[in-house]
Amino acid sequence: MLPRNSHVRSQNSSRALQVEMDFEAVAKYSKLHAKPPGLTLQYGTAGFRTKAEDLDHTMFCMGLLAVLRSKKKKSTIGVMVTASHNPEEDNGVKLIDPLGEMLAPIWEEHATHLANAEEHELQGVLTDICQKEAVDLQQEAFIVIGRDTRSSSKKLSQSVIDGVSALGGQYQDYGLVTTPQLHYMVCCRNTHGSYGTATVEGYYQKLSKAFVELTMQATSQRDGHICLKVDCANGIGALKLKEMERYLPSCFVIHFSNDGTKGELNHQCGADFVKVHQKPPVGLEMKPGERCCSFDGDADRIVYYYNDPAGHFHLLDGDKIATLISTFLKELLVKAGQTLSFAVIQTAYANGSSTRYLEETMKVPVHCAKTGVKHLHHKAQEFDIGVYFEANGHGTVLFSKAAEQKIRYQAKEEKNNQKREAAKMLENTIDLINQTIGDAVSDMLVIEAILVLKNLTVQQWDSMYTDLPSRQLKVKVADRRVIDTTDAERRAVTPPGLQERIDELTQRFKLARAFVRPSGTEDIVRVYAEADTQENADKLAHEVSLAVYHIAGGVGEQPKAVV
Ligand code: NG1
Ligand code: ZN
Repeated sequence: MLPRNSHVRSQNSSRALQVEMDFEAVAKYSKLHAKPPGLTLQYGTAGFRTKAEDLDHTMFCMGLLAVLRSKKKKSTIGVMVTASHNPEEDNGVKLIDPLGEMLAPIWEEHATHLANAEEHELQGVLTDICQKEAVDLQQEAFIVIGRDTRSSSKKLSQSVIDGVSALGGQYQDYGLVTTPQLHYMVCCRNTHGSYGTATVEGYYQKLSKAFVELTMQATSQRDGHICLKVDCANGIGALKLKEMERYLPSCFVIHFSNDGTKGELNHQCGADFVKVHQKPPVGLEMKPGERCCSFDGDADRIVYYYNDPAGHFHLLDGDKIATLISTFLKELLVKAGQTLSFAVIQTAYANGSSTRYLEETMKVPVHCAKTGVKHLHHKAQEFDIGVYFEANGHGTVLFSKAAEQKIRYQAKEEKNNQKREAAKMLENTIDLINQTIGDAVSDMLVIEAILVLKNLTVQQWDSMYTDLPSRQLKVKVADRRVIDTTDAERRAVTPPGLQERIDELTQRFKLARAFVRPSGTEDIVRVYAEADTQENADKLAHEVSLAVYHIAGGVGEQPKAVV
């Protein structure tokens, strides 16, 4: 129950806030970043995302909000301007919390309120957030800002800066950086350098040092060099990987495709295109057996692939990456004699074969979280070592503080040579992985190191298990919120009859599984199906799409069969 004088108190504190917050500056700047009439956006799985031309006001608001969040947490907060794998004409923005994690859920709500407030409501919403969160306005605020290579990003990041300045926040603009690099900067700053140095050079040095030390421990270095083709989605990954190249050993040869010099961002290339279409990107020539990978537009996702001698395309997605990394870590833990809790976190999109392999062959506990990195990250934090990957190639490994300490201590003090070596390798892996968020560059280095250390070809890695054929489709409906899900999004509870229909359809196919969920980043419903053959997975996905269309208020043309 509220204290009897709470009303009076809140009036007083509101007055005090008005004295301390420079609403005049906010009003002045906000006129320069007017809200498009009628635009309402929601802070979703990856922040705000829509057409770049509509985002100026939202960016300004996120600058304001970042200052309040920074004051609240007494820490540096990050603001990243990117729309990841979306087309060039889109853009987006997300806030990064103190240890490089995604923004706390209650602040996602504040973000939505603030971005949707009309000009005359702005002051009230800001005051309301400060009161609800007991923000100390005397506290200093520091914001770090980064952006991807989209043509709209520079101007939009300036709008963020205007928001930060309007509330008197200090900032550093890192300019063009990958999303995971900005997460890294936030974490470095808030751990006073113990995570690393908060510069791009610091990032390159930390990762390359760990990579060199880890691969030095390889006994059989294939033919001495690492050769990899990288599709950079015509995005920021190309710039940053090129910068990083000179920090890597010369035996690491990278062939760049879609490096932004010719093609359009994410157009027929990049991790999302390769994963969804299950085919190679344009502009990348593949000889049989050549190891290739694709980043997405902001370089936080990665998938691998190759062509076999018969010319068939093989995709090694986030599930295969999680399996490779888990195998490696588990073997090292056994060698080091460390008994640490270990788990793999997936989403409903994980291929059924990967889950079966992890649980039955590797005897690793697997958990299913809702789509969106924050859910996986959160679950992974429950274990000493939590490996999390979305099938689309977004993922990383988290080590608890206690696990990290034990490993670092053993790497130094262990008398038994074999155990000490294993602990050292674990220590280097900790330093090589970007624990703040999935990172294409860091994940790529981890994977390349493991392949060298285990002396594995991409085909051998691929043969750990065979994926069940799958298909992902999108269906447009009038209001995607009519679909509500449960059981980590694997079952639909509304609209009535939809889940029953999906169950009925799934039963008609062998080894089949299907589910639907509203996307958190696009105005569509996603359909996923897997089955014993590609033909059956395609058929099932199509049937389920029709069920969504008919039962959940489909709009436009009826979904067509997959060809
Ligand atoms: P939505 O649009 O909610 O499905 C997509 C990805 C997520 C995640 C976010 C953020 C799939 C099926 N979904 O979310 O995994 O990466 O984008 O970028 O790949
Ligand atoms: Zn991305």
